[in-house]
Amino acid sequence: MKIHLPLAVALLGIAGTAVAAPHEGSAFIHDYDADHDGQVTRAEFDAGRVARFKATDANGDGWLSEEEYVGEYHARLEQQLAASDRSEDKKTEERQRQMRQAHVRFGVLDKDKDGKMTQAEYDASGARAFAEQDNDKDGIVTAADAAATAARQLAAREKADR
Ligand SMILES: [Ca+2]
Ligand SMILES: [Ca+2]
Ligand SMILES: [Ca+2]
Repeated sequence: MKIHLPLAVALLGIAGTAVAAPHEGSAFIHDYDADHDGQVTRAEFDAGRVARFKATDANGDGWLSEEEYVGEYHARLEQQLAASDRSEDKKTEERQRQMRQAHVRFGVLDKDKDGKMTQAEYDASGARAFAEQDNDKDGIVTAADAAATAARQLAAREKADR
């Protein structure tokens, strides 16, 4: 297992959880909780990732281009921003930050740097995202896990902004 730079780790940590302010609930749970019981099992997550990869692969050639990857992320980000009660200024700032990070993230996740994100590369990123969200490491992401993760990420982000 390759050790990532701290920046890469911080970026990977937010994969899939674009705007997770505590009062807005967990985007991660919202995205993957197929049976709507308020938590996400690993099976739900894996099924959701397979579906998302297929949906993101817009031209159906079996891998994700940077354009496909960032485009899918952008669509989800806009939905989250539309549902957010933040000010327009804050949303613009968040949008710029998140889209910049989405491009960086593609480069990080494309391990062999061939400009194509394969299902295997995508799955590796998903496994890390699930582990990041599952704060108590019991294999299920609950609202408590998500809240703890969001608090940790917010603290890290504020530290990075200073
Ligand atoms: Ca494709
Ligand atoms: Ca690749
Ligand atoms: Ca858990």
